[in-house]
Amino acid sequence: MTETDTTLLPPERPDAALMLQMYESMVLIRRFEERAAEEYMKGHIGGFLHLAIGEEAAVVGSISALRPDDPITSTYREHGQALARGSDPKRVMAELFGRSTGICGGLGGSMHLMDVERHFYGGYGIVGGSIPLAVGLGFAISYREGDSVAMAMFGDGATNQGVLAESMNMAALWKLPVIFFVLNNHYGMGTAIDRASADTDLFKRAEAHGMPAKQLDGMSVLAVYRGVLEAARLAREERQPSMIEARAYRYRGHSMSDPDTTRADEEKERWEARDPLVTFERVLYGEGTLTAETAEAVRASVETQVEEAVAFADESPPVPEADLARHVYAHPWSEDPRGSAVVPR
Ligand SMILES: Cc1ncc(C[n+]2csc(CCOP(=O)(O)OP(=O)(O)O)c2C)c(N)n1
Ligand SMILES: [Mg+2]
Repeated sequence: MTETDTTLLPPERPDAALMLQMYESMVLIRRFEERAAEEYMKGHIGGFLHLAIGEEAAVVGSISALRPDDPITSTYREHGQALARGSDPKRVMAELFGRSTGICGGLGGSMHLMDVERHFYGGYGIVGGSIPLAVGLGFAISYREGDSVAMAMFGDGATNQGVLAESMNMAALWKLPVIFFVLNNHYGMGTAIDRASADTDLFKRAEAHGMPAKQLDGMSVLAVYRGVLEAARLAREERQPSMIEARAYRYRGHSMSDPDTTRADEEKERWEARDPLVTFERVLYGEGTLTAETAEAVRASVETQVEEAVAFADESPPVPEADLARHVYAHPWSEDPRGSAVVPR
């Protein structure tokens, strides 16, 4: 928790180009989600919409420390993961709108983004669902004698699901290249972590499996970057799985339908005072990587990207009704045995 932004030494310190890329990625995620919230309120986005505003450092820091071919899995709060991996913001926004041009053809929506080409193996609605899938990906890497690393991203709420212990045990026993990355935003829906977990130091869960673990300041993109870089090295070079706990905060309610009236203003203000974008900007200004002009150019470019994404989504056609049951059944049949009106083709 005490790691500062300025103590990174080479080769842990990202070069100036990567730092700027990380900064732009964080600004993009923030603006993309703010605009998604507006579009949700206008009724353009249906279903659920979970925003990760406030968590950008944890998302970008971790993903930037991986290779682009290292597979990752995540929860339903995963717009940032897709964007940080380089998915086209237009196609991500179109997915939120449920349009056929979306990254999953509009059939997944906000909670089920997936971009296999970029080794992003999905958003999952089941709490803890992302964890065993990443272990499976880690097993596949190991079986094929590859050198990539799988990262499971999940929330604090998932740490009390039995599947975490099962998955960690298997990864440790079989020496699989897996990183268990818990984004501890201190709440599972409206329940504070200390009302749900007997021990709120989540990284300690790794100890039972003989696994190294670190607790990091999840509001610092560089602290997260460094922690995950080391975890990736352990997994890649030593087949040693590990756990990272990034401590952060989501500024908004659980989802757009949560008015977020139970968390104390004082608590929110305390976290917002350490906003990951502002603190990273300070570091970048301090070392001259960012100037006021570059920052302005980044913001302007992001604004254009997000507006183009909204326009693209808005102009895209909806998913044709006939396609709604596609991918639901493995084998199409001509007659639905249950007599349902939806007959997959
Ligand atoms: C197995 C399961 N149980 C309950 C739920 C309902 N549920 C959805 S999100 C959520 C909270 C999860 O919190 P956390 O893992 O901390 O992730 P966060 O939403 O904070 O990112 C719950 C209980 C679910 N989706 N799946
Ligand atoms: Mg949480």
